[in-house]
Amino acid sequence: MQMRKVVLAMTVFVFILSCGNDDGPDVDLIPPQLLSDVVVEDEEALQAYLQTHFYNYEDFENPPADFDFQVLLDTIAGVNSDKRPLAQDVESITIEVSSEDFDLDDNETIPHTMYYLIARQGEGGMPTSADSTYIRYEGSLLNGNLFDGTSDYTWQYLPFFLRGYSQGISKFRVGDAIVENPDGTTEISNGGVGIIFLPSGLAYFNGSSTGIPSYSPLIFKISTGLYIPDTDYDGDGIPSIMEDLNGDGDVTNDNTDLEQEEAIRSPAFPNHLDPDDDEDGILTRDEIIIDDQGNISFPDDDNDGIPNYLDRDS
Ligand SMILES: [Ca+2]
Ligand SMILES: [Ca+2]
Ligand SMILES: [Ca+2]
Ligand SMILES: [Ca+2]
Repeated sequence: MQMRKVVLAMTVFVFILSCGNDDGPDVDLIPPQLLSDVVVEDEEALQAYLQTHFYNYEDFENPPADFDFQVLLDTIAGVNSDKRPLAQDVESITIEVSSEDFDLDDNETIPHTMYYLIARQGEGGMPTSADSTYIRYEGSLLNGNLFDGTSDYTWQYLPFFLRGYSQGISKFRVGDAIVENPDGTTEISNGGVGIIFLPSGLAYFNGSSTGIPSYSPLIFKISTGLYIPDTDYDGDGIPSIMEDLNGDGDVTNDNTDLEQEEAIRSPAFPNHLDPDDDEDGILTRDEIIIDDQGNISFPDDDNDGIPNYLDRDS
């Protein structure tokens, strides 16, 4: 009896909810916001953050004996009210973002500012945005909520990660050696340490995932350990970064044979993941020349200005 009452009550409740839904807007019908609007909001939010927060720069300037070279962030307030704001320590680059990247059809290309802070520059080499890199990272929202992170270093092929993140990593040098401790464990000496600040247009924009609401600017604390110079992910003899044909630092938007690929397979493979970049049945490795010193040349048999490996008719 008690149960029936509950079921009846629930039925009425669901019915009322259903009626309400008919009148109200459906969440799925809310159109995505414009890149050009969101970039302004994100820039304001990032600036506010950079003005009101500081990092443990004093530890990096005069490292205590037991300092772990981890970045800590805090608010400029109370006993810390005289600290130097992040705004004075960050550098920035501008990255053009196309609305097409987020399946928006308004044909916008909007400059976005990516901020980064080098707390300690590494003593080793500098990865490109298309290299495999050994990284420790921690991602959070501007409100401090952590959404992801690794306690130890992990290998990341940078093009598989957020565009702003891979471009940010390419500003840091890695460490200079792998050092073995007396207890047998190893560590990397003199790696890069810092922070990357991304507007949502360089991150997930209108997408969302666990712990990351839509339109969230993101903060990544990072440590760069090692990298594989001239990473060649598809093994075709051409380093991934050299497959960035339009030179925008993003290898995911260069696909010479997109048309042919779309006709035969899905998804299509951008050049950095494609061992036959012109889909002519001859592997790219067999259409380029690599000499004993490792120098690459690109023959162009029919002299049409298009190298053989990108040319379907030569
Ligand atoms: Ca590109
Ligand atoms: Ca391709
Ligand atoms: Ca390729
Ligand atoms: Ca060819």
